[in-house]
Amino acid sequence: MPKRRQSVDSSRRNFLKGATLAGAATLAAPAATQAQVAAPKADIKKALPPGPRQIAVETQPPAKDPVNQSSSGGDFMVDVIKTLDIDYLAMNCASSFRGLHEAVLNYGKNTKPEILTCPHEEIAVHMGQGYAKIEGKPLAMICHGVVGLQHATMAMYNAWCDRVPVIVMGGNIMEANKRAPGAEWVHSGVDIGAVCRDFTKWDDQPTTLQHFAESMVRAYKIATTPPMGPVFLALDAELQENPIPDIESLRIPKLAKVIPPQGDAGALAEAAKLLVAAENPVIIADRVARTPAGMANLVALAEALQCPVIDNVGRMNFPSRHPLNQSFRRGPLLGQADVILAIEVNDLWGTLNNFSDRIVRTSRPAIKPTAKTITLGVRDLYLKSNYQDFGRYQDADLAIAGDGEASLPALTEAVKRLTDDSRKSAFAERGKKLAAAHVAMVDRAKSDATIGWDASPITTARMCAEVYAQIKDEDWSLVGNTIRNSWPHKLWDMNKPYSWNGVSGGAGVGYNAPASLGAALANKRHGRLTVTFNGDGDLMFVPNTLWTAAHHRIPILYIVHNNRAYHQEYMYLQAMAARHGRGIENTKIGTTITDPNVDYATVARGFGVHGEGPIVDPKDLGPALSRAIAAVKSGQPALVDVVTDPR
Ligand SMILES: Cc1ncc(C[n+]2csc(CCOP(=O)(O)OP(=O)(O)O)c2C)c(N)n1
Ligand SMILES: [Mg+2]
Repeated sequence: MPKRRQSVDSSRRNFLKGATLAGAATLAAPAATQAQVAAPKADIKKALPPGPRQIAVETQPPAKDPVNQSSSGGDFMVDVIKTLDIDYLAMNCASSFRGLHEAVLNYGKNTKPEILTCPHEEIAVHMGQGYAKIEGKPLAMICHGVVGLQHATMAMYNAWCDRVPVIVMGGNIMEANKRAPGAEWVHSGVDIGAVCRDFTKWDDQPTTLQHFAESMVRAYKIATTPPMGPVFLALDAELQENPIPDIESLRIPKLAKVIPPQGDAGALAEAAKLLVAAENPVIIADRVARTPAGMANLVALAEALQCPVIDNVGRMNFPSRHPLNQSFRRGPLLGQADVILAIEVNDLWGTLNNFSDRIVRTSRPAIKPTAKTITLGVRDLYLKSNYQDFGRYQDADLAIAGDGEASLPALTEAVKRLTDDSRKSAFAERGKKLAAAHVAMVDRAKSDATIGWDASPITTARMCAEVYAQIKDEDWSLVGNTIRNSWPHKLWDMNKPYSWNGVSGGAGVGYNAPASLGAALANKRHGRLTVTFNGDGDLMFVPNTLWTAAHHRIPILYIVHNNRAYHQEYMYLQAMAARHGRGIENTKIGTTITDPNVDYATVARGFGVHGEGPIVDPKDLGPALSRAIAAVKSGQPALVDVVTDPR
């Protein structure tokens, strides 16, 4: 009899022997217990005893711990990341990526990428979002595959809606037999990317190091090709931790950055024809500027046409003090427009229609029915089905697919070619009128800002004006604003590509504090003074962002717009109660952040950040700001808690 067979038989014999003994024991048991034991007996018979290989595995001594392992898959991953010019790896630490974490520190010497310690995964992703919009390149973040990724998702959604690249990775233990009992099971998944697939541009789960290299380079390429977006890679823990099996066979692919597509030349010429012939053209810009060239390209087009620009401020598209900036005259301008050019406008329907939901949900077009609409951008090239970030369908007469920034020079050239002397003088006339309207628009804003100037709590307009008075001669960069009526865009001279870096994208509250910090990290290298206006409600989501600011010595000035409420929702609730005729007395419940009032300056100091406030009297604001700005200029983060009225 072959040996294998023998051993199966003998183990079965042993098993049966055990079963017989158990059976004997049941003889003495009461009848009810006998019945209970008898039932599973049939099942037990079905279960085969372990085979010889299983026995061998179970009786073998544990494999020698490779304490002298001199390299790891994580080292190779670091090599790959280094080729991609990724400066930072933001994370909240976790065992599922301890292999890569250790390799970054000890093999990669914690440079390119350098680890950013974040007390919440949402902070890490949002930092990436803010950073990319200043630096023009993504950073990477890594999280604990299942649970960390769930925390990261809200920020990934904001970045996705904002079309901003962030390289997100998550540790996972793919082989079930390698997972330790307990946490490694609840923290592993078959397809962990499923949780964020609806709002990532691409994701993968590499199974070998070569696969990782190719997917990492591909991830970077896809994330940074317009329309951009976050990408996700699940990283197997064993792949990171184990030795590199066949180092000679590994190859890191070359990254070729994709040249963004220009709109079709014929279509751009057609657009130019419409724009040159128009009497009242309007340009609407939203996410135009991807690089510093974006603003210059848009200025060139607007000047060639002497055409008003309405900036939806999704990026730093157009200087706020340019005479053609007419952003706060959108009502009359859209109402009389005959040709509208919408460049990289995210929500075109929302821009060209007036919508109200204060009584019942109603809307009416903001433009004439005869107005011709041209769209230029990559919006139509990429969308997904589930999340409805694409907005309502808006008619267009000419829809040009192409990257806005890249297509602008060709459009401007076409405009110039078509502009004869008579159009040139008509444009000059229009330009003069628009310049006067711009001055009136700014004067109006300045005069509006004086309303309630000495009021306490402090008006948001005064808060913005006081901050500007103290930073205007610095190389400043405003990277966040939760103030609803756009005071900085009305009152400040924003003229640099980094004067502003856009909005959250998904309107997911909790963006502002960490995204501003990411932007400040990018600005730090350039010696810029970073400022952000941060809603109190927003700061309450991830106030621990302040700790990351202090820990990594990131200079940033947080001005807390502290209206002690989720004020937008407070106003919605009041409108709802009024509509239902039930009075607004109860609407503070669930919408205000009082009882207790939060002392954000103390919170800041607790996290190692310079704290000022709460500032209630406007005359205390100037001195508090000077002290905070001095701290920021010395390299520290600082926070000024300004108790504002809710406007
Ligand atoms: C993640 C998330 N939760 C809730 C909301 C609903 N929401 C929209 S604005 C807002 C208030 C935010 O408060 P704050 O930052 O203080 O701004 P304020 O409205 O007071 O100016 C809330 C809760 C949201 N947009 N996102
Ligand atoms: Mg608030």
